Amino acid sequence: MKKRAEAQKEEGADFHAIEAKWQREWEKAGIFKSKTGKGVKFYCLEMFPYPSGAGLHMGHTRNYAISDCIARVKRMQKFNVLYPTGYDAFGLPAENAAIANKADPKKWTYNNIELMKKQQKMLGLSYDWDREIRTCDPDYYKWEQLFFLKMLEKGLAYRKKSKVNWCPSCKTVLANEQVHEGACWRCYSKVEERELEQWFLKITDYANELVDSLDKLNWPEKVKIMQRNWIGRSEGSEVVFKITGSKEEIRIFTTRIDTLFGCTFIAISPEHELIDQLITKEKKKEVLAFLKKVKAKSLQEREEKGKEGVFTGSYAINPANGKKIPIYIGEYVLSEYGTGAVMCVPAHDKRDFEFAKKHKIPMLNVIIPEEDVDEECFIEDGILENSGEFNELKSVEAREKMTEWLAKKKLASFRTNFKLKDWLISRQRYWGCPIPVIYCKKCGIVPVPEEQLPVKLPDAKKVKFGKGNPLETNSSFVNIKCPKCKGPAKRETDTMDTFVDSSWYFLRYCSPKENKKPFNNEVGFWMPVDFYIGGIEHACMHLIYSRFFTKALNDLGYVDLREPFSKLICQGMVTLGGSAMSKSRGNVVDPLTIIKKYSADTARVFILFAALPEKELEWNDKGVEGIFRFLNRVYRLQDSKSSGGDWDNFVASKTQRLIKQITDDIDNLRLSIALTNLMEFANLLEKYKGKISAKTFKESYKTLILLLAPFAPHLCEEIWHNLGEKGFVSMATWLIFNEKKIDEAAEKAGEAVEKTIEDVNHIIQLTGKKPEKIYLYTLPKELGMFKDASDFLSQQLGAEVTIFSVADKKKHDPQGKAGKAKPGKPAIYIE
Ligand code: ANZ
Ligand code: ZN
Repeated sequence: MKKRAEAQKEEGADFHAIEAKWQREWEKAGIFKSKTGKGVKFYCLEMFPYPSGAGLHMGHTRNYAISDCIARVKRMQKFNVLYPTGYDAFGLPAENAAIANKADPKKWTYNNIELMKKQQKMLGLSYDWDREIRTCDPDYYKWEQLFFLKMLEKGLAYRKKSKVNWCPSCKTVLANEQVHEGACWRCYSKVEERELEQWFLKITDYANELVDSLDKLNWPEKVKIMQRNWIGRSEGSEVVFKITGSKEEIRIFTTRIDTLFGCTFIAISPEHELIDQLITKEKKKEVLAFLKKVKAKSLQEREEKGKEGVFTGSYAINPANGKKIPIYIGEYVLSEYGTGAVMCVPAHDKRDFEFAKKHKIPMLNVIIPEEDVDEECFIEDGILENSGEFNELKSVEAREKMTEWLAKKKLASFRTNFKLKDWLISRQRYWGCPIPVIYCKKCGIVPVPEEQLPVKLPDAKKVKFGKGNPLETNSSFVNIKCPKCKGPAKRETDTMDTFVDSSWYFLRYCSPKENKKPFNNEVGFWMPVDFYIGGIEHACMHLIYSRFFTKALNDLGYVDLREPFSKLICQGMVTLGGSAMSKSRGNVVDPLTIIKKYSADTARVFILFAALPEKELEWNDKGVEGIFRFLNRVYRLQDSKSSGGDWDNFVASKTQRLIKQITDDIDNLRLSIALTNLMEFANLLEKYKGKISAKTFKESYKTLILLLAPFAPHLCEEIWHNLGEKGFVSMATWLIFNEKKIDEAAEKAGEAVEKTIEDVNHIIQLTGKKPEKIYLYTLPKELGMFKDASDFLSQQLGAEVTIFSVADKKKHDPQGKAGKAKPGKPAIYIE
């Protein structure tokens, strides 16, 4: 114990005591609670954490250090700040823990939340804890069930058969991530495909808007590109091909109708609905064998290899030139994209080209390159040939003209296609939000009446885990009366994808305790989120689902806006030894270790200092040490004794510059640069503290503390208090740059002196000799400026400094150095 006390005296601050004290004081005073309605709002948010059993990792810590810093600055700039937190508490790990160690998912989750919360508090994050949300609380998911019912009413939620991964031995549906090389992750049985009735949300209704309104968002370009690709809007045409000798027709989607005259065959997907009618008797055996082979392959395999196919025996008519062309089944044709059928142009499409070569199908060139290129298969736009009346048109023009031409004969239309699929939200899981519908033999699908919400999850003790859908094992949950006919009925036993839970939580933070409706008019005050920060891994799913939800809730009349996050920041990864910190790699640094060894402020400042928020951050123990020493130096500066006042104007002027710099740095999210500037200023203050008046010192030191407070809030709060300031530095008013206090002459002088010290030290280093006397020769008009600094120079250089004007006839200058003097840069001679 004694050792520690001594060490503290040497080092400076007792960080742990200080941090605990101010966390207590902040909480007692309730200063971070946000009140709706007054002033200019600022909504600062980090992505919803999942309460894992491992507590906070460095990625969380970085995320929170950045957002807390911003929330604190905005608060000091007198914005009305909302900075909430909560827990994305449903999900598979809790259920797996239940299966593996018979833990109660709820208890397991709540314990993890307590652990995370304790650590968030240790970091001193300035949350409004009154607004905490847990998605597994019925008070929360009740509203999610209400939204589902409203979507159902509007046709935005619907039920459809869909394929799932099924483990025959666990008798359960597996998520894609739980299928490892075609086998169940738990029991290694071969996974089967099954068709199940499942619930979908109709996100595709919003596909166009989801693409178009990206342009307006202040988001990283990278994320916008990822979203555009994910949604995959593709503009083209749908073309009708009649089947010879049949009333049926095949519709295809193409982005290259300009190549239609070159279409020499059609390929349909192995799942196409017309297959049975297309197969001719002679071909039946061959086709069935082929289909069997294909079904054993994964979609990925089919798309990559892609050349396998079989002729159905049937023909279609190319609507452009009336030619009879064969209809094939092609393994690379996806049933889920476009119409599940493709018009194939081997002369101008690589896959069609390979397929045609293998199956000996003729090719016809219809596009000539505008510039000379020599390729077997030219896939770019060009000029049309062999295309009747469309010859000599450019591809772009031809696409429009040909679609219009065929449209008149009802054989084509313009069509926009999307890669985005409707959102499958059914999960055959226990630990999630129950889907509020009832199945009645007589009445069909019956929504749970609103006044009966929430449909609560039964206690975990009352369901069986491990085989099939756990909720199905609780008969008092499942078997109920139909709300319509009062006859016997069954509840839906699927729960919702947890991405649904995190698609609207940011709205609920605005009025988390409202119990009559999901939101009240506080949403109008706080939304949209002004600063949203999280990892790039959420670029697509979470960030698209949340945008969709906001738009849908707007259409349902619950909110007034269509875009939830005006500004998005994607923080970089934390790495150690060049790769992302991860348990499996064993290169993890636990934030708790750093907090315990140094302090929370040290961890926060290091994280903010070591890299710009959006860049990768390589962990560095030496760097952490350096930050710890810096914070101690700032703390010890408190005890400075001042004497002189020669440098008041210089230091005061520099202080103003600092205010401007730090404010700009933070506005542009250059937090690491702000910290570099604060460190330089602390060094300057250290150097000049004896040469400025007590008043100037206090003003400058106070400024440093105030500007450093958002980065190292506990330490600065303690110093603020020691300086005798009233109230919390956390709530102090941010400083405004005062141009009147800028003294350019004093700054110029100060900087010239600084530079001279550097130059002299450089010479001393080169000669390796300790000087006894130092002579400086200045331009005549700078003599006064340097003479004023001579004491300071002597003190800093550790030798007597004598200053002459170069014009002084009696100067001591045995080596004739004086001639080298330049403006602001005196000549130097050392004895
Ligand atoms: C004829 C053609 C000729 C095509 C040509 C391309 C080049 P994006 O841009 O991704 O939308 N296609 C359509 N449906 C398909 C399916 N279900 N499975 C596999 N491929 C399919 O791609 C549109 C193009 O992808 C379409 O344009 C079609 O091939 C193919 F010189 O039609 B194209
Ligand atoms: Zn009924």
